[in-house]
Amino acid sequence: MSLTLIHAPQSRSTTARWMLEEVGVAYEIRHVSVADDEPRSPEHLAANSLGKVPTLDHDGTIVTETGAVCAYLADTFPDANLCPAPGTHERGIYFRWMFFTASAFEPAMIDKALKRAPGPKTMLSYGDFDSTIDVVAGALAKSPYLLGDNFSAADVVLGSNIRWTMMFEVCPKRPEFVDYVARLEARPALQRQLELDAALAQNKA
Ligand SMILES: N[C@@H](CCC(=O)N[C@@H](CS)C(=O)NCC(=O)O)C(=O)O
Repeated sequence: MSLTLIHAPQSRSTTARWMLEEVGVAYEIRHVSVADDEPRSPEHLAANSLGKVPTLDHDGTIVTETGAVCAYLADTFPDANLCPAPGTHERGIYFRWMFFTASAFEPAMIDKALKRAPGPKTMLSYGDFDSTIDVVAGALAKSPYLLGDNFSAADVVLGSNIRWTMMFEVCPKRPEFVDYVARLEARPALQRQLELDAALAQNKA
């Protein structure tokens, strides 16, 4: 079995690497630069013509998009217990947050970070910024994780987004988010990813 992540530290790809650490299987990292002024290698472009990270290569199956990479890993390595079984009530909640991250939370954060005029609420995938924040804070006020007491890949995907955007002062530091991120940062898998990527960023790995 070969599992390779085309990866850049300090990018969205850190979410995929955290997920790999949660899954606990052996994987390889192909460290690439995603700087504007650096060319993408032919191998990177062959796997992902957009030249973006994360890009996962699992025995020749290429998966791109952070949420898809995490969902794929959760399904492919069920022993890690990072997603509910298909057909269950929890699976519906899990899908909700996985897709909400990419289609609502992240666009809301990007529009805010880039100071874009939001446009009409009914046309935006996230409605409006404050309601998007309220929806997530409301879920996290009720339980430690998005699926109640059970940590899942949805927490990797949305939790990572919340963690990054709070660091950049885009997402407000609501107590629900601060407590949630503290719970996530206590996870050994996230700590390993942070250490590994800090070393990689300094070219020590
Ligand atoms: N929709 C993609 C976005 C991936 C993405 O934009 N990655 C950035 C790094 S954070 C990248 O590779 N940028 C380099 C480029 O666009 O050339 C995902 O969720 O994975």
